[in-house]
Order: sequence, then C-alpha cells, then structure tokens
Amino acid sequence: MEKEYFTLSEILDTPNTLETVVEKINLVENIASRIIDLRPERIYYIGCGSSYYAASGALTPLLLEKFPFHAYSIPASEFLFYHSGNIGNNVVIAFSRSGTTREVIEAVKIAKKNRYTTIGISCNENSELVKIADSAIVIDNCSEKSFVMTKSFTALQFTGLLLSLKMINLIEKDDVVENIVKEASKLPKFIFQALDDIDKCRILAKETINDKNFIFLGTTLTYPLAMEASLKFIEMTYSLSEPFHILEFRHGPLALAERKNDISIIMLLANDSSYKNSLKLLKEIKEKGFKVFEISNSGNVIKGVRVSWEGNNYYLPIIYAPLIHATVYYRAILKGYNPDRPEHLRKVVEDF
Ligand code: F1P
Repeated sequence: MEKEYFTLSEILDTPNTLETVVEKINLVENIASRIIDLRPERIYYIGCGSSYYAASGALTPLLLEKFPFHAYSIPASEFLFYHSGNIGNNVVIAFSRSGTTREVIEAVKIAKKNRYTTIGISCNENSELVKIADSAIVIDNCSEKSFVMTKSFTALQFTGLLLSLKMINLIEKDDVVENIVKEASKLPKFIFQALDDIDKCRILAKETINDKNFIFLGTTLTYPLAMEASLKFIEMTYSLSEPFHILEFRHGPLALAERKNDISIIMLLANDSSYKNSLKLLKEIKEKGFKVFEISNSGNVIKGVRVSWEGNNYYLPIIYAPLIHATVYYRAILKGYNPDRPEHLRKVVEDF
C-alpha cells in the first residue's frame, strides 16, 4: 500500500476550508467597506512565495481595471525595497499562511509607520501579522502540517478574491458582481466533486514522470496560478518549471523545441475570449513535437483534466489549484520524494 502523506489529506480538505471562507463573507464585506470608506490612493496586495501568488490571483488585472485607485500585487520584499517610502492614504493587504514570515511582518510594520491601513489575511490566529494588522481575516481549518502550501494557498486566494469583488461592488453596486459573489457558495461542493477525478491527476503525473522541466501557460485569469504551479513543481519535485502567458510562448520559449523530449507543457485554459487563440497555439506546439496537456473548462480536452464548471471564470484558478496540487503530489510520490518535507525548504522564512 502506498504511504499517504499529510499533503494529500490537506489537498483533499480544500473544499472544507473554502466552506469556512464562505461563512466569513460578512467579515470580508465589513473589511471591504472599511477600505472603500478610506478612499485610498493605492492598495498593495503583498505576500511571499505561494502567498504572493495568492495575492496576485486575488487581484487579477481584470479586477484592477474596475478599481478607482491604483492597486498592485507585489512580493513583500519588493514592497520593502521600493514602495515603503510612500506616506499617505494607502492600504496594504498582507497574505500569509503562518502570519510570521519576516518580510511580510516588516512590510506591515513600515506601512503602519507610514500611516497606511493594514489588513492581514492568514491561517494563524495567534500570529504576529494578525496582532499588528489594523484588521484581519483569519481563515479557519487552514493551517497545514505539510511544509508546502496547498489548501492554504487556495483559501488565501479565494478570500482575497472575495474581498476584491466586495470592494468593487461597494464602489458601484453591480448585480453581475453581486451574483459572482453569491456563486462562491457553490465552489466547495463543486471542488469536492472535481476531486473525485483525482485519478486523472495521477495519470497526468505518470505521463510526465520522465520530463525534467515543465512549462505552465496561463491567461490573465490563470497566470498567477501558473506561477504557483511552477513553484510547487520546484518545491515538491525539484523540477525546474516556468510560467508564461499563453501567447508569449511564441515569443522566445518556442526555442525550447530543441529540447522538447524532456519538457511537458501544461496549459491552464479558460473558455473565454482567449480560448480560440489558445487552441491555435496548442495545435502549433503539438505539431512542433511538444507534449501538451490541458486543464480546462472547455468540453474538448484531449489530454489532461477537464472541469465542468459553468459558473464565472474568476473562480477557475480556485478550482484548478487543488487539481494541480494533486498532480505535483503524485509526481513527488512517484519520484520517491517526501511531499510533506521537501529538502532544503523551510516552512516559514523568518530572516530578512
Ligand atoms: C510563504 C512561504 C511558502 C513557501 C515556503 C516559505 O509563507 O514563502 O510559500 O512554500 O515554505 O514560506 P507564509 O507567509 O504564507 O507563511
């Protein structure tokens, strides 16, 4: 019998953790309205590692367009290096599973000194982040034994996304946005069912087991998840992986056709305005001899995993994330690695 690691049970627990986020929607709305009442000049979504990618997914450029203020998602360290000098009516939203990552804490401290309003989103109620932030959202059932972030990543992004959507709705009441927020309650059950197909993730891991490198292609909606997927392949399976925006693949990375035999490309597709061109690229790179897989909500998946989500595409990264986490988990197992405790990885980085 194959040994089961914490990481697998944590991935499978994603829907339960998302359920607790849905239950916090009033708190999320409260904080959104506090931010909007401030009429801030700038909002920074910050974090480190997977939490930075969760922050980026919570602020997709699509949402950014709807904000009347400037909003950025940046690593906490870059905030410290280049953005901490601004003084004024700004907001920092800090994402951190542990709530103790040093760069995040330093960023929040300096933001407070500069009179910013600070919001923490964390899995750890007793953390320094939750203590020092002006307001905090603590996600229940979100801490993990595994060093790598799986369900916590998905829950942090989901919470941040709901916060962004609530802010947009408060800026200008919009029934479409309100309905998207309402749809959030359908996600836990949908993901629970999608994880029934976890064998497809194992098959994907098996089919790519001999590849040394991975490329994740995403669009505006799925690109932050492409970054997270790449980090996870590096952390759990020591395989070099790179994210690109889908059609950016033609602008340089195509040269890797020289090494196509040890590379797998995984496309994170959405059946939206990007789909037709994505399929064209898929065909083109297959003809070049690359192995290409899809995670998609379109009906035509040839190799990979199809999800039948018909709700709003903003939620696609939340649905795809546990499927990607499961694929990396199986790759680690098949390679004989310990997915709970990857070599050299620290659960929390406490130096800066
Ligand atoms: C984030 C993080 C992880 C990474 C590593 C170190 O921590 O960068 O993404 O896997 O283990 O910590 P946190 O701020 O969310 O606790």
